[in-house]
Amino acid sequence: MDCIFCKIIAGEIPSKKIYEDEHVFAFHDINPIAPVHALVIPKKHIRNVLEIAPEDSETLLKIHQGIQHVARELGVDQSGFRVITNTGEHGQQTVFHLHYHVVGGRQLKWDM
Ligand code: IU
Repeated sequence: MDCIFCKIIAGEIPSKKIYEDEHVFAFHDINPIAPVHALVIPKKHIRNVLEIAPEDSETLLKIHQGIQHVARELGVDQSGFRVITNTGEHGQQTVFHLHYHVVGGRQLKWDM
């Protein structure tokens, strides 16, 4: 499968890793929109939220624990942050491997 995030997980494409466990990989977004902009992704290739299945429940918990870890590691757990997962064309999803943007480090507006 030709998936850039699968290649990042495999270490075939370098990334600025923040966190990794059995289920989850987290790294700094290559094109940040805020002082803190990380991506938390499952190691399992899932296209987007529409493809999450019941057997992915543990992975989903691990993703949320990964988000907690990233928020603390990057120092936005007290100030707050936003978690975003873009889905499909109108959601402007550009990489079709499920990923959660963790954005913060400045005051966000609803239109960012
Ligand atoms: P989106 O939600 O699919 O639009 O977000 C994809 C993100 O992946 C976007 O913010 C890119 O900057 C980011 N990204 C990256 O960090 N490293 C890459 O090699 C590629 C995209 I391609």
